Amino acid sequence: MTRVVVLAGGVGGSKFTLGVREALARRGDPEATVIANTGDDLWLSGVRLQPDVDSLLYALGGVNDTERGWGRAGDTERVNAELQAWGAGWPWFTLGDLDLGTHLARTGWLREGRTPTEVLGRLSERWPLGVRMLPMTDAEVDTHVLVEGGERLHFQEWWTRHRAALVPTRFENPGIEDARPAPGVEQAIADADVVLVAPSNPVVSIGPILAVPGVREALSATSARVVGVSPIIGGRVVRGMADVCLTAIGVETSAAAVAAHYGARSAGGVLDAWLVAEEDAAAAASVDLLGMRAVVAPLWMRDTAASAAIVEAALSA
Ligand code: FO1
Repeated sequence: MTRVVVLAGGVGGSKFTLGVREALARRGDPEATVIANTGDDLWLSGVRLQPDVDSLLYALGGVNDTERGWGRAGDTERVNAELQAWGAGWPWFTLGDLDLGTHLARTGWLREGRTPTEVLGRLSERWPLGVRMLPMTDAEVDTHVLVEGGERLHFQEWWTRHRAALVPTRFENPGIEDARPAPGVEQAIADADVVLVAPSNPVVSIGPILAVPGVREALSATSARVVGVSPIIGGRVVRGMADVCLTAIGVETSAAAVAAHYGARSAGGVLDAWLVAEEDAAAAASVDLLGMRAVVAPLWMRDTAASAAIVEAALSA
């Protein structure tokens, strides 16, 4: 029996988590606990959005829009058109009708006094997800991006409006230093046999999870193996803007540099092993030198079977 915890962001995290669910079901192992990034969250038009949580929820529920990579399959935009007509919300940001149902349910429950952890528990009841989902924290620690020229934007504005074209100088999660891991997060890490770091954005997806005080300590103390999967294949990001984020924090877009950024647990970092794509096999030697085990494997998550194969490789790393 292998108890697995996954640290995950949105799109890459969802594809990876589908593989985790499949691999564990095949082995007859218990359901994994997925600790979701909430650094992408925002308030818009009076509702609370949790893009990474929802990407995971929709993908595991089988109701996600696989083309766009976010939101619900077959969604319509009638309410969004009304919001635009009122000049409410952001003109560049689409709130689908079905997706808005999730945001309204979540916001209502939050307003009634439930915590984000409790709300996610309720949202998780609708579809058989096959994993236990936890937010990284119950605190609101939305990501801000400081860009050249000194402007400060919400991460979602920087990404969806400017497509990461404004050069970032810093990513911040105001208030994160006073946040605590959500109930169950530290215990799940302590009880795990393997903690998997999904191939999500190391800066704005995994970064905020690791920045919640207590999470790094839990990773350092656990007897679980901590295995990361490189989000870089052939020296490039698969999708999204991780390359721009990495450059902003002075990290090269390469499998070895991201491994060094996370660091080996034996040297005060978080990883015991790092899955490197076949295309980056040459990086394995320098990853080993960091004090973690490099494992070369095919890392393209073409479908759930491919993701499950990556998870198998990570579990036996
Ligand atoms: N991404 C976009 O590029 N444009 C959008 O209008 C947009 C709306 C949106 C609404 C709800 C939601 O959960 C996600 C949404 N996303 C949108 C995706 C999101 O901005 C990012 O891709 C992730 O936060 C990055 O992980």
